[in-house]
Amino acid sequence: MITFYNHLHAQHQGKVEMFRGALVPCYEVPARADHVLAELQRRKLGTVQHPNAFDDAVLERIHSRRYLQFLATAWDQWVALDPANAGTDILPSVWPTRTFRTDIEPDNFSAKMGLYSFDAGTPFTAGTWVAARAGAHCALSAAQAMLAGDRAAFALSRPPGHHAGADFFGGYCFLNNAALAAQYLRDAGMERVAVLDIDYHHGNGTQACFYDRPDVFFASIHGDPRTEYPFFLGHADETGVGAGKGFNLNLPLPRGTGYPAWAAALDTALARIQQFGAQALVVSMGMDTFVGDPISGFTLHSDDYLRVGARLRACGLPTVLVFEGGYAVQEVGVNAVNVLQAFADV
Ligand code: Q9C
Ligand code: ZN
Repeated sequence: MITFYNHLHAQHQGKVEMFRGALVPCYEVPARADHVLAELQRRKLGTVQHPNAFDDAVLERIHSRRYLQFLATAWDQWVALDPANAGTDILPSVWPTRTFRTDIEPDNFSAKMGLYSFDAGTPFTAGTWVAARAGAHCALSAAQAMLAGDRAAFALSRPPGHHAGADFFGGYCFLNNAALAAQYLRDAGMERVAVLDIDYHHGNGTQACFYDRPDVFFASIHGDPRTEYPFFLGHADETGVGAGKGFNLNLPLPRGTGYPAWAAALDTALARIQQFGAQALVVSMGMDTFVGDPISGFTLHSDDYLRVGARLRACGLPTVLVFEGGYAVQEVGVNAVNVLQAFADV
């Protein structure tokens, strides 16, 4: 299986995130991707390539122009406020909830940060835009490889993407890599594409991108939003709207869920994807379902990921796998490559 990787991911290196009123060290660190890369190379699992180049217009297929323009210039705006800011990451602190207006982009920089975000856990750093763009290019390149005939391709993208919406960042995500890959497949002529999100956290951004559309089916298995991040989306009664009604499937599971119940949900999701008649599958491959994950609550073990990879392969679809969460840094390489190896082996 081919992997697309770009060393520029390491330029997104947040220092701290807000948690319970304190700034704590970031969980989403460059070493995560480095461990996956090292394990891929150790097992000699296919080739690792740099992503291809893409016009920025391809990002506008999912994200709004004003959001992309903000991301591209945010760091310069921040440093322009005060040259001393160059040593500090940016975190938002004010948001336009409910009755506030979001149609007017404020001039004030802090207000813009709030307009385009939904949490204070996602620092924007000097290298965030460069890294996020290269990560999106990895996902798009994987989609291209799949279109060219590869049974599967892996995007080792960082920062992750599935919490990012058309015009907001949060949950460590800025550009929605999986949504961009799915849309790329649609634009290349595939009529029905499925996105399967197996990250511990609900893929609120991806769901929102496709919620009113019948051409991209979204299925997600995740911690119940009543207790788990991102809290405000991911319930079972969210089935789509308008023409998209019936093309969204959420399978929330309680904290503490282990492999047997999780795998039953996976079978449910895959059966619905087959029923939909998907021509291709994009997997948001979060590895934070692992028992040792420091911020999550499922209890999958490393060898379970071999079974996950085999099940994904068994559905028989050309597949783009996109790296999402997974914060047990020492184990994330073995766990992710277990999925990939089982997919590639069978
Ligand atoms: N103290 C992804 O897995 N909140 N994002 C964590 C920890 C944010 C996870 C709080 C979790 C975001 C891509
Ligand atoms: Zn996650």
